[in-house]
Amino acid sequence: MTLFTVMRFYKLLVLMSLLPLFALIAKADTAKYIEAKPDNQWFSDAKFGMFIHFGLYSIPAGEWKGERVGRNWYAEWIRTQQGFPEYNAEGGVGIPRAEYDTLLDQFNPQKFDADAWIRMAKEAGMKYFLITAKHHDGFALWPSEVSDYNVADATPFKRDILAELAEACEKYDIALGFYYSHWQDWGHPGGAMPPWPTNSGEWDIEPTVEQPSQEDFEKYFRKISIPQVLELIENYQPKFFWFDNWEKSEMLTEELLNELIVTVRKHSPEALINSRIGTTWNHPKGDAIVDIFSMMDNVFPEKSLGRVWETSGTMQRSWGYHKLDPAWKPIKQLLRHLVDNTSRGGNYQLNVGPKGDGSFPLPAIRRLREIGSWMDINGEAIYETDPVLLPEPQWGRLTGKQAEDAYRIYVHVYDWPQDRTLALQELSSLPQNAYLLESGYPVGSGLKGSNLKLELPVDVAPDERITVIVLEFDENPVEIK
Ligand code: JFZ
Repeated sequence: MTLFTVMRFYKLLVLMSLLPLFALIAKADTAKYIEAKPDNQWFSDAKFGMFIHFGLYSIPAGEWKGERVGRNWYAEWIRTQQGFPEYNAEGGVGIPRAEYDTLLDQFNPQKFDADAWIRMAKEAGMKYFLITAKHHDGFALWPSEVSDYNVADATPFKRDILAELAEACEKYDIALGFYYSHWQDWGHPGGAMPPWPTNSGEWDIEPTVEQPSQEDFEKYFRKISIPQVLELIENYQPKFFWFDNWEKSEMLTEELLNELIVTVRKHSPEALINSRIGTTWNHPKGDAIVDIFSMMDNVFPEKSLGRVWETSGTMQRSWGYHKLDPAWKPIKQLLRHLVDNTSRGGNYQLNVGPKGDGSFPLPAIRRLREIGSWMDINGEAIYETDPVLLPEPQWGRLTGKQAEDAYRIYVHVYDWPQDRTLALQELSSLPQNAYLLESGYPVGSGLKGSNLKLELPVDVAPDERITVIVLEFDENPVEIK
């Protein structure tokens, strides 16, 4: 044994004895990042945002070879439809990749105008904007270096859609967020497959579609998902990520989730992460380690959740534009979703599915405009408000806000009473001022037992959807329990 080999041997020994220490440091590092919580107050204060589903699926818009499709009406799921001869021929996914990819050549949304999209969000009273950077089909709306299945490398359009939107968000002071499908990916080998074999509307049927091996999924996750998320951070500095998982998945392990969370925390410490990253089902620490609790699609809870939360909701049944779905929700319903959630401490993210040419459908524009004109008047009863801890009236909702000059309770009247009187239960202080928010016209008030009675100055609701009354108090009249 020469002196040299002895030295080498010792070095190796020293290194090996240090290995557990390195592992320990890495673990402590992970724990540090997992437990770091950025400030999510701005998000909660914002209350209202725009969600956009835009991609290759926006072109067929729910119709393939003359047939109406879209799982559960979801036009962005068009690739997974049954009823095609190829179904199950290659692992259970409906439209074969080559056929779906004929959409790449057609993807040329000449009417896409980032400035116009963000201006419409702004004018609707929205404070933030969220778009499908990559949906389940795997197609990226930015020039990704990680995979050429993207707008710049695979379509004639070539433009960086996300860069243009980021610039417009900056201009209009709108916070930018990205939806990123980190788990389901039908366009990259190893991505999770859709669990459902049918086009029916039911979610709870036995999954029969074969999933990739754990090894392949981990490869996909580390070679596509994490690097693309890093790219999104480096290129566009989003204020938050909306990831999308909705069930217990053996593949989406605690280790992988930690890696993704650490990636975001390390490179963008202020960026918020939502619970549909999969913490609800797939992480032992649960949703406590994320910043925004996301409800399931179009689900509106009936009380406050005691944490920052949001519901993402559609205007049609579909998220991606569906040209054969006539079920556009009435404006009154959309406004009430916003007020319901606000009164319960949550946000509302209203989705628009732009058409294949990049323009917003007219029914969406009309809804945004009307919501915007309601918000022009009533926005102060929405932004930066808190739930009011009084019994929730059947005829409406309450929001509250501490301002420098007064504490205000906003009474959102859904059903205008024929006798022109309303009662707020368990409120036994008289307001200094009470008035209709739109006109400033006074509203009468009086105490009756432990209730506050309001006497309305008109027979007909000035706004048939929601009329807001303001009650001003010197200090918060509601005891915080
Ligand atoms: C997911 C997406 O699949 C959908 O396309 C859209 O992007 C939406 C915002 O998020 O939707 C799902 C899918 C399945 C369930 C819930 C939401 N599920 O089974 O409960």
